Amino acid sequence: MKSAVASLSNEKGTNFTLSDFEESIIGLDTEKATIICKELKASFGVEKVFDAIERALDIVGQKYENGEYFLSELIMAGEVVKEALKLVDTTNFADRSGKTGTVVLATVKGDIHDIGKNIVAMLLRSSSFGIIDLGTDVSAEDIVDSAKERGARILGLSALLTTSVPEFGKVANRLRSQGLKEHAKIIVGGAAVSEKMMEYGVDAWAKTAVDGVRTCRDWATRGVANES
Ligand code: B12
Repeated sequence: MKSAVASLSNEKGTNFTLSDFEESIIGLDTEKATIICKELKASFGVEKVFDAIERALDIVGQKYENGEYFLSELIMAGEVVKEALKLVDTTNFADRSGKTGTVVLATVKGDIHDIGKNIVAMLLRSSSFGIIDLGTDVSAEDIVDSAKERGARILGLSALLTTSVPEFGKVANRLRSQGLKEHAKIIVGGAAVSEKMMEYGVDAWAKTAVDGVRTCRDWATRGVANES
Protein backbone atom coordinates (compact mmCIF):
# COMPACT_ATOMS: atom_id res chain seq x y z
CA MET A 1 0.00 0.00 0.00
CA LYS A 2 1.30 3.44 -0.91
CA SER A 3 1.85 5.84 1.97
CA ALA A 4 0.04 9.16 2.18
CA VAL A 5 3.26 11.04 1.48
CA ALA A 6 4.17 8.88 -1.51
CA SER A 7 0.81 9.48 -3.17
CA LEU A 8 1.02 13.17 -2.37
CA SER A 9 4.39 13.20 -4.11
CA ASN A 10 2.93 11.43 -7.16
CA GLU A 11 0.04 13.85 -7.38
CA LYS A 12 2.24 16.89 -6.97
CA GLY A 13 5.12 15.74 -9.18
CA THR A 14 8.13 17.81 -8.18
CA ASN A 15 6.09 20.52 -6.55
CA PHE A 16 7.53 20.12 -3.11
CA THR A 17 9.20 23.24 -1.81
CA LEU A 18 12.20 23.72 0.42
CA SER A 19 9.75 24.82 3.13
CA ASP A 20 7.95 21.45 2.87
CA PHE A 21 11.31 19.79 3.43
CA GLU A 22 12.11 22.02 6.40
CA GLU A 23 8.67 21.35 7.92
CA SER A 24 9.15 17.59 7.55
CA ILE A 25 12.42 17.78 9.50
CA ILE A 26 10.95 20.04 12.18
CA GLY A 27 7.94 17.69 12.32
CA LEU A 28 10.36 14.73 12.77
CA ASP A 29 8.82 12.88 9.82
CA THR A 30 11.53 10.65 8.32
CA GLU A 31 9.38 9.23 5.54
CA LYS A 32 8.22 12.61 4.32
CA ALA A 33 11.71 14.12 4.62
CA THR A 34 13.34 11.35 2.55
CA ILE A 35 10.72 11.47 -0.18
CA ILE A 36 10.87 15.25 -0.44
CA CYS A 37 14.68 15.25 -0.28
CA LYS A 38 14.87 12.86 -3.25
CA GLU A 39 12.82 15.28 -5.34
CA LEU A 40 14.41 18.49 -4.14
CA LYS A 41 18.01 17.49 -4.80
CA ALA A 42 17.10 17.09 -8.48
CA SER A 43 15.16 20.35 -8.77
CA PHE A 44 17.12 22.65 -6.43
CA GLY A 45 20.60 21.13 -6.17
CA VAL A 46 22.50 20.00 -3.11
CA GLU A 47 23.53 23.42 -1.81
CA LYS A 48 19.91 24.49 -1.33
CA VAL A 49 19.10 21.15 0.30
CA PHE A 50 21.95 21.59 2.79
CA ASP A 51 20.83 25.16 3.56
CA ALA A 52 17.30 23.90 4.22
CA ILE A 53 18.63 21.22 6.59
CA GLU A 54 20.59 23.85 8.49
CA ARG A 55 17.57 26.18 8.75
CA ALA A 56 15.28 23.37 9.91
CA LEU A 57 17.72 22.11 12.53
CA ASP A 58 18.21 25.68 13.77
CA ILE A 59 14.48 25.78 14.48
CA VAL A 60 14.67 22.37 16.16
CA GLY A 61 17.50 23.80 18.30
CA GLN A 62 15.38 26.83 19.22
CA LYS A 63 12.47 24.58 20.15
CA TYR A 64 14.83 22.59 22.36
CA GLU A 65 16.14 25.78 23.95
CA ASN A 66 12.67 27.09 24.76
CA GLY A 67 11.50 23.76 26.20
CA GLU A 68 9.09 22.84 23.41
CA TYR A 69 11.30 19.92 22.34
CA PHE A 70 13.30 17.59 24.60
CA LEU A 71 16.48 15.62 24.02
CA SER A 72 14.51 12.79 22.40
CA GLU A 73 13.26 15.18 19.71
CA LEU A 74 16.79 16.50 19.18
CA ILE A 75 17.96 12.90 18.64
CA MET A 76 15.02 12.18 16.29
CA ALA A 77 15.73 15.30 14.22
CA GLY A 78 19.34 14.16 13.80
CA GLU A 79 18.15 10.74 12.63
CA VAL A 80 15.64 12.24 10.16
CA VAL A 81 18.40 14.30 8.57
CA LYS A 82 20.85 11.38 8.47
CA GLU A 83 18.30 9.31 6.54
CA ALA A 84 17.61 12.16 4.11
CA LEU A 85 21.34 12.76 3.59
CA LYS A 86 21.81 9.16 2.45
CA LEU A 87 19.95 10.20 -0.70
CA VAL A 88 22.08 13.19 -1.50
CA ASP A 89 24.60 12.61 -4.22
CA THR A 90 27.21 15.34 -4.44
CA THR A 91 29.18 13.96 -7.36
CA ASN A 92 28.19 16.78 -9.64
CA PHE A 93 28.58 19.51 -7.07
CA ALA A 94 32.10 20.67 -7.63
CA ASP A 95 34.39 21.45 -10.45
CA ARG A 96 37.19 18.93 -10.28
CA SER A 97 39.88 21.09 -11.73
CA GLY A 98 42.94 22.10 -9.77
CA LYS A 99 45.07 20.29 -7.29
CA THR A 100 43.59 18.78 -4.22
CA GLY A 101 45.05 17.24 -1.08
CA THR A 102 44.22 15.24 2.00
CA VAL A 103 41.99 16.62 4.75
CA VAL A 104 41.75 15.24 8.27
CA LEU A 105 38.23 15.94 9.54
CA ALA A 106 37.00 15.64 13.12
CA THR A 107 34.46 16.92 15.56
CA VAL A 108 36.55 18.02 18.52
CA LYS A 109 36.69 16.50 21.99
CA GLY A 110 33.54 16.72 24.08
CA ASP A 111 31.29 17.17 21.06
CA ILE A 112 29.35 14.42 19.25
CA HIS A 113 27.51 16.51 16.63
CA ASP A 114 28.47 15.23 13.18
CA ILE A 115 25.82 16.18 10.61
CA GLY A 116 27.65 19.35 9.54
CA LYS A 117 31.02 17.60 9.47
CA ASN A 118 29.56 14.82 7.32
CA ILE A 119 28.22 17.38 4.84
CA VAL A 120 31.68 18.94 4.64
CA ALA A 121 33.15 15.47 4.00
CA MET A 122 30.67 14.81 1.18
CA LEU A 123 31.46 18.11 -0.52
CA LEU A 124 35.23 17.77 -0.12
CA ARG A 125 35.14 14.23 -1.54
CA SER A 126 33.24 15.52 -4.54
CA SER A 127 36.00 18.09 -5.00
CA SER A 128 38.47 15.19 -5.16
CA PHE A 129 40.01 15.73 -1.73
CA GLY A 130 41.08 12.64 0.15
CA ILE A 131 39.24 12.53 3.48
CA ILE A 132 40.38 10.98 6.74
CA ASP A 133 37.28 11.26 8.90
CA LEU A 134 38.18 10.66 12.53
CA GLY A 135 34.57 10.95 13.71
CA THR A 136 33.40 12.77 16.80
CA ASP A 137 34.73 13.55 20.27
CA VAL A 138 38.32 13.41 19.03
CA SER A 139 41.24 14.68 21.14
CA ALA A 140 43.77 17.22 19.86
CA GLU A 141 46.46 14.55 20.21
CA ASP A 142 44.63 12.09 17.95
CA ILE A 143 43.83 14.77 15.37
CA VAL A 144 47.43 15.98 15.07
CA ASP A 145 48.93 12.47 15.23
CA SER A 146 46.65 11.38 12.41
CA ALA A 147 47.51 14.41 10.26
CA LYS A 148 51.21 13.72 10.83
CA GLU A 149 50.95 10.02 10.01
CA ARG A 150 48.92 10.57 6.85
CA GLY A 151 50.74 13.68 5.62
CA ALA A 152 47.53 15.72 5.59
CA ARG A 153 48.02 19.42 5.02
CA ILE A 154 44.49 20.51 5.99
CA LEU A 155 42.79 19.89 9.31
CA GLY A 156 39.02 20.52 9.28
CA LEU A 157 37.56 20.80 12.77
CA SER A 158 33.92 21.01 13.75
CA ALA A 159 32.35 22.22 17.02
CA LEU A 160 28.73 22.94 17.86
CA LEU A 161 29.08 23.20 21.61
CA THR A 162 30.57 26.45 22.86
CA THR A 163 32.30 24.42 25.58
CA SER A 164 34.24 22.48 22.92
CA VAL A 165 35.55 25.51 21.06
CA PRO A 166 38.78 25.80 23.16
CA GLU A 167 39.80 22.45 21.63
CA PHE A 168 40.63 24.38 18.45
CA GLY A 169 43.43 26.13 20.38
CA LYS A 170 44.70 22.79 21.68
CA VAL A 171 44.97 21.43 18.13
CA ALA A 172 46.77 24.58 16.93
CA ASN A 173 49.20 24.44 19.87
CA ARG A 174 49.95 20.76 19.38
CA LEU A 175 50.53 21.30 15.68
CA ARG A 176 52.94 24.09 16.56
CA SER A 177 54.76 22.04 19.23
CA GLN A 178 55.24 19.20 16.71
CA GLY A 179 56.77 21.64 14.24
CA LEU A 180 53.92 21.14 11.75
CA LYS A 181 52.19 24.51 11.92
CA GLU A 182 54.17 25.85 8.96
CA HIS A 183 53.09 22.95 6.76
CA ALA A 184 49.42 22.49 7.64
CA LYS A 185 46.33 24.68 7.71
CA ILE A 186 43.46 24.50 10.16
CA ILE A 187 39.92 25.40 9.14
CA VAL A 188 37.09 25.35 11.67
CA GLY A 189 33.32 25.26 11.28
CA GLY A 190 30.09 24.45 13.09
CA ALA A 191 27.31 26.39 14.74
CA ALA A 192 29.60 27.53 17.56
CA VAL A 193 32.16 29.27 15.37
CA SER A 194 32.67 32.90 14.45
CA GLU A 195 35.51 35.18 13.42
CA LYS A 196 36.60 35.11 17.07
CA MET A 197 37.94 31.59 16.43
CA MET A 198 40.97 33.13 14.73
CA GLU A 199 42.22 33.95 18.25
CA TYR A 200 42.81 30.21 18.76
CA GLY A 201 45.52 30.25 16.12
CA VAL A 202 43.52 28.61 13.34
CA ASP A 203 43.97 29.67 9.70
CA ALA A 204 40.33 30.04 8.64
CA TRP A 205 36.77 29.68 9.84
CA ALA A 206 33.74 28.95 7.69
CA LYS A 207 30.11 29.77 8.22
CA THR A 208 28.93 27.04 5.86
CA ALA A 209 30.30 23.83 4.37
CA VAL A 210 30.28 25.43 0.94
CA ASP A 211 32.42 28.37 2.17
CA GLY A 212 34.78 25.93 3.85
CA VAL A 213 35.22 23.83 0.73
CA ARG A 214 35.91 27.00 -1.24
CA THR A 215 38.72 27.89 1.17
CA CYS A 216 40.20 24.37 0.95
CA ARG A 217 40.08 24.49 -2.83
CA ASP A 218 41.79 27.87 -2.77
CA TRP A 219 44.56 26.50 -0.53
CA ALA A 220 44.93 23.49 -2.82
CA THR A 221 45.15 25.64 -5.93
CA ARG A 222 47.89 27.70 -4.29
CA GLY A 223 49.74 24.49 -3.44
CA VAL A 224 49.56 24.95 0.32
CA ALA A 225 47.50 21.83 0.89
CA ASN A 226 49.57 19.28 -0.94
CA GLU A 227 51.91 16.75 0.52
CA SER A 228 55.53 17.76 0.23
C1 B12 B 1 20.77 17.62 16.01
C2 B12 B 1 21.37 18.18 17.29
C3 B12 B 1 21.84 17.28 18.23
C4 B12 B 1 21.95 15.78 17.96
C5 B12 B 1 23.22 15.58 17.08
C6 B12 B 1 23.06 14.43 16.11
C7 B12 B 1 24.27 14.33 15.22
N1 B12 B 1 24.53 13.11 14.81
O1 B12 B 1 24.98 15.27 14.91
C8 B12 B 1 22.12 15.21 19.42
C9 B12 B 1 20.77 14.76 19.92
C10 B12 B 1 23.10 14.04 19.58
C11 B12 B 1 22.55 16.45 20.20
C12 B12 B 1 23.10 16.38 21.46
C13 B12 B 1 23.36 17.50 22.25
N2 B12 B 1 23.10 18.77 21.94
CO1 B12 B 1 22.63 19.37 20.14
N3 B12 B 1 21.87 20.12 18.63
C14 B12 B 1 21.44 19.60 17.50
C15 B12 B 1 20.92 20.72 16.57
C16 B12 B 1 19.40 20.80 16.69
C17 B12 B 1 21.29 20.61 15.10
C18 B12 B 1 22.79 20.47 14.80
C19 B12 B 1 22.98 20.23 13.33
O2 B12 B 1 23.26 19.13 12.90
N4 B12 B 1 22.76 21.26 12.48
C20 B12 B 1 22.77 21.15 11.01
C21 B12 B 1 24.19 21.17 10.47
C22 B12 B 1 24.16 21.00 8.96
O3 B12 B 1 24.67 22.45 10.80
P1 B12 B 1 26.15 22.68 11.36
O4 B12 B 1 26.60 21.55 12.21
O5 B12 B 1 26.23 24.04 11.92
O6 B12 B 1 27.07 22.54 10.06
C23 B12 B 1 27.06 23.47 9.00
C24 B12 B 1 28.13 24.55 9.16
O7 B12 B 1 28.27 24.97 10.51
C25 B12 B 1 29.34 23.91 8.55
N5 B12 B 1 30.27 23.11 9.36
C26 B12 B 1 30.05 22.30 10.40
N6 B12 B 1 31.19 21.71 10.79
C27 B12 B 1 32.16 22.14 9.96
C28 B12 B 1 33.52 21.85 9.91
C29 B12 B 1 34.30 22.46 8.94
C30 B12 B 1 35.76 22.14 8.86
C31 B12 B 1 33.72 23.39 8.03
C32 B12 B 1 34.53 24.02 7.00
C33 B12 B 1 32.35 23.68 8.08
C34 B12 B 1 31.60 23.05 9.05
O8 B12 B 1 28.85 23.04 7.55
C35 B12 B 1 27.49 22.68 7.78
C36 B12 B 1 26.71 22.98 6.52
O9 B12 B 1 26.84 24.31 6.13
C37 B12 B 1 21.64 21.97 17.21
C38 B12 B 1 20.99 23.32 16.94
C39 B12 B 1 21.82 24.18 15.99
N7 B12 B 1 21.28 25.29 15.61
O10 B12 B 1 22.92 23.87 15.62
C40 B12 B 1 21.69 21.56 18.69
C41 B12 B 1 22.73 22.18 19.62
C42 B12 B 1 24.08 22.31 18.92
N8 B12 B 1 22.84 21.18 20.68
C43 B12 B 1 22.94 21.69 21.86
C44 B12 B 1 23.04 20.96 23.06
C45 B12 B 1 22.97 21.75 24.36
C46 B12 B 1 23.18 19.55 23.06
C47 B12 B 1 23.38 18.64 24.29
C48 B12 B 1 24.34 19.20 25.37
C49 B12 B 1 21.99 18.30 24.85
C50 B12 B 1 21.98 17.46 26.12
N9 B12 B 1 21.41 18.00 27.16
O11 B12 B 1 22.51 16.38 26.15
C51 B12 B 1 23.95 17.37 23.63
C52 B12 B 1 25.48 17.41 23.54
C53 B12 B 1 26.08 16.10 23.15
C54 B12 B 1 27.57 16.28 22.89
N10 B12 B 1 28.40 15.93 23.84
O12 B12 B 1 27.94 16.74 21.82
C55 B12 B 1 22.98 23.22 21.80
C56 B12 B 1 24.41 23.77 21.99
C57 B12 B 1 24.43 25.01 22.85
C58 B12 B 1 25.80 25.59 22.91
N11 B12 B 1 25.89 26.84 22.54
O13 B12 B 1 26.77 24.98 23.27
C59 B12 B 1 22.32 23.50 20.40
C60 B12 B 1 22.81 24.80 19.73
C61 B12 B 1 20.79 23.53 20.62
C62 B12 B 1 20.33 24.75 21.39
N12 B12 B 1 19.91 25.79 20.70
O14 B12 B 1 20.35 24.74 22.61
N13 B12 B 1 22.29 17.59 19.50
